[in-house]
Amino acid sequence: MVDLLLGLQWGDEGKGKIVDVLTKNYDIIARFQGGPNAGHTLEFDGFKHVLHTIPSGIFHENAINVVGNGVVIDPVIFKKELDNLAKFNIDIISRLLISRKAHLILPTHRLLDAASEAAKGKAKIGSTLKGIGPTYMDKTGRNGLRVGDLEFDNWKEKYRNLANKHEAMIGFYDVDIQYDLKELEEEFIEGINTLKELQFIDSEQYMFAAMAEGKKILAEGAQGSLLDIDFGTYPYVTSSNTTAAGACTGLGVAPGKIGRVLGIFKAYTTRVGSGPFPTELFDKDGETMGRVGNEFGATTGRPRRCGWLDLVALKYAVQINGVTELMMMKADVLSGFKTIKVCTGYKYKGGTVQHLPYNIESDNVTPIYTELKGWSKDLTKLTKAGELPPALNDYIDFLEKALHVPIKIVSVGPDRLQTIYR
Ligand code: 2SA
Ligand code: MG
Repeated sequence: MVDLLLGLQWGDEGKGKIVDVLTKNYDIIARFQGGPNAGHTLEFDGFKHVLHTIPSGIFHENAINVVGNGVVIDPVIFKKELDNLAKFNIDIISRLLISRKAHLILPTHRLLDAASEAAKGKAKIGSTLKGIGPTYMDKTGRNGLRVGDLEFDNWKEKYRNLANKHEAMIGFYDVDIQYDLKELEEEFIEGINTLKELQFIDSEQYMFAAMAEGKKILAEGAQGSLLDIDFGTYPYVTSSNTTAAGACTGLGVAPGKIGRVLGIFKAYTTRVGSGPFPTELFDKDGETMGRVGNEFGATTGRPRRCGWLDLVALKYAVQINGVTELMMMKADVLSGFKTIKVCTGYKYKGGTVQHLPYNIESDNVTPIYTELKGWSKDLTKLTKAGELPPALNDYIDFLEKALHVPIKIVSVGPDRLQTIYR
């Protein structure tokens, strides 16, 4: 069986930390979608690590890490990630396997991303500008360059043709994008050379064999359900399926082989990039969440927008993914708030709704809040569920009753050790 770990909001729920905490229970950690737009942060032994393409099980000696076919890889960023890991003495060659069917992000994909965003002006998506959208467009447009192509002599020709086409497309946009393609190509080739040192695999075959041997596998999602290309707040989404189904197509795992679905959410909500966010706060409370929660993009450093928990949206994510257990992150950040608000419905078209309507722009929906008592206790040193303050237990109960799914982990800080099991 393959267990899934998925972000249920707009990303940055703390997936990296939880994968790292859970890896000891798994033989294989696999990424199935997204690419270097992801920023998965891990903290232990006083160190902080940010991973982008490499699965978050890389620091564990006994775990094999697989980059699945659904992932898009930028060789340049990948090389940087590997360089950052060099000082940890990790046997990367035996612990990190790459799917031949994963698509490559070309330097011109990044340029196209920048051109597309610039051309959109105010309506920009707020992309991380890592070339994610254009790469997935080439994948579905059947033009992409894949990792497996690098094993054939003619890959440079394929690259050239695609890059030439991209250059013509960049010219089509009426924006001024400055670049030196020669320089970009040099680092691209360097990245490719590094990538080629790793083991390329037919990852679906690898997964079949691993499952047959009874290996325990965890699929690590990136971004969050509300950024899903189909079910997210389109067009302000990423270009892959971030929801449970994405693990099937992004790894080659049959639906019946999916085991537990671990859904991870923050005790409040954040969003980085543009797009609707009904419970967003523009006041002192939002500012406090951002400051105490250190809410800055792990890839771009952009400040994240903050707001109360949107239970309507969370319920939707639980349903779409078939979540079997929940993990609540950053409960510690809410310590000190007199009252905790939870959005339990929206005012919509003169009435109220308890589901996500097609358009959740702020002129369309107004959140309806239920207020709960806050707590003041510092949670960051707590280690046992019995030590949680009563008001936090009430908050947890309230959410569990609404979602019909148990909250099994409460995280009270970024470190591996700041994890409470219920
Ligand atoms: P893209 O780069 O084209 O996929 O961006 C499209 C939208 O998806 C959002 N997105 C993200 N949202 C939260 N976290 C992400 N990863 C980084 C992090 C983001 C960062 O972990 O902090 O550092 O800024 C991520 N990746 C993509 C993005 O903001 C757009 O709204
Ligand atoms: Mg992140």
